[in-house]
Amino acid sequence: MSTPASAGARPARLEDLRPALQRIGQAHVLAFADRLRDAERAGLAGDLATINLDALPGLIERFCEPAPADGLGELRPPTVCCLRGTPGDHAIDAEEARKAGLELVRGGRVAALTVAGGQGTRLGFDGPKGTLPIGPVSRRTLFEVFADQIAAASRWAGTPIPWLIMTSPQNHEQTIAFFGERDWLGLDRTQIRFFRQGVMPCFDPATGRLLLAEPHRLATNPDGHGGVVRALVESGELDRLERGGVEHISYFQVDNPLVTPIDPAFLGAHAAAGGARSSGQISSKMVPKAAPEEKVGLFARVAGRTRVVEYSDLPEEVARERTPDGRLRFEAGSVAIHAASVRFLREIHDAGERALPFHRAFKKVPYVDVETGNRVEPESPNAVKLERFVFDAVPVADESLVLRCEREREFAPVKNAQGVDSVATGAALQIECAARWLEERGHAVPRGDDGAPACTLELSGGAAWAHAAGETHEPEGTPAAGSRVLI
Ligand code: UD2
Repeated sequence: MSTPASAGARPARLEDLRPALQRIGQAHVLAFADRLRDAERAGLAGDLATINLDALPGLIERFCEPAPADGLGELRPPTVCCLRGTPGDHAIDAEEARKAGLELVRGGRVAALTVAGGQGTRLGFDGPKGTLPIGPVSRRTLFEVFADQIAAASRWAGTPIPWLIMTSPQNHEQTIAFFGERDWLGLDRTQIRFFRQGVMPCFDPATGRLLLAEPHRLATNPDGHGGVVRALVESGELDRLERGGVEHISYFQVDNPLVTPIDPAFLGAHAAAGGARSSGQISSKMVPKAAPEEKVGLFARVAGRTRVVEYSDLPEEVARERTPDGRLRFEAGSVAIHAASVRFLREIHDAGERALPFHRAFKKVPYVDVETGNRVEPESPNAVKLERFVFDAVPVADESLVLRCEREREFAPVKNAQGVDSVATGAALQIECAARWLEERGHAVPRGDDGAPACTLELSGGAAWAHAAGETHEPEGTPAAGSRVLI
């Protein structure tokens, strides 16, 4: 929870926590305490130590009931900017932005940050999501795809660009082991910094009682990608960035193989603080939504501030609204790519829940019945999970840049085992992106009757970085039909 009661202190002994738990009506979590072994008692005490027990009753009371559906206020379409050769009202000078971004990169003032704490359950993949093989030619994993670009950018900059990776308690050790086994993916060991996100306890909204996952463990869930702010501070990584002179972070999710981990033009446009478009605090990339029901957050203007409304919170009739020329009125979909200043992240942390509120989800959470000791596998949702979303920081900024990007070049979400947003679509989108890259450089790409490339292509980290940096990277030739080429 936001302020662990014992932050920095040694975890209390289980017996010592009883009075505080009794005071807040949660002493049932000690129902099995007498039967636990020492290690198990320490485990439960450790779980409880992550919770701010004083704040718990207020939080539970607030989130036993869902938030009223009309809480959004009046939505308007936001201002969306783009990068162009000719600057205009909403067009930012592409070359100038890229130059400014490259200067930040060369000056060691930028770090990459990947949120990789999610459980990847929808994908049905057994392991941290970043270890999923995704390169259509190379079979590189998601982590390797990002690492290769960060390596190329670091070589260009002549300085190792820090790469922060947020894990969760569930996948932390496995993630580090993976990097160790693969020799830190070709990066300098010291430039990769893993830090663990926090958890929140799950509770039964009917009784407000915390649930036990096991007799000696609380039922908890990762505190959402918005937990990144707290985790950066509590792990000491934010201090370290400040000490190292890093001013901006480039934030992206682990599930998008088309992301440009270090995009100089975006970073430059973001950091051009003081303008009407960006306050240099937090900026975002958007793509026009493919369909009203596409599962991406939506940028909107509410009460004079830009914000992201999560797809599940958006009333269907608003998602379907069209302009007279047939476009979606609210088309600005979030691809979950942001740039944020380190100073702003510190401010967001200090503002606590005022800046990053909790969101409530009602889910099925298996638990141990404290009366009978039996494990219960619920058939319908029984528990409230609380999460924070990083994009709630957007309306806190004085002026938050929303930059249009090309879906085909930057967005290949890998969420599901099959169908939409799956490994297969992620591979196809990488192939299409590489094909366009070749065609823009004057190379013919064989295409089938359906228009899709008739060969398997993939951009290497070097080629992708060269594109982002505006450098030349000449492909070796034109691919033949049926060939497999890593460009
Ligand atoms: C997310 C966005 C959605 C859209 C889409 C783009 C949310 C709530 N929604 O949808 O608006 O932009 O992505 O692809 O974010 N993660 C953690 N810790 C957590 C939870 C998530 O690190 O506790 C990471 C996770 O590893 C992944 C990312 O956050 O990289 C997205 O999480 P998700 O899969 O829950 O979000 P999704 O796909 O519903």
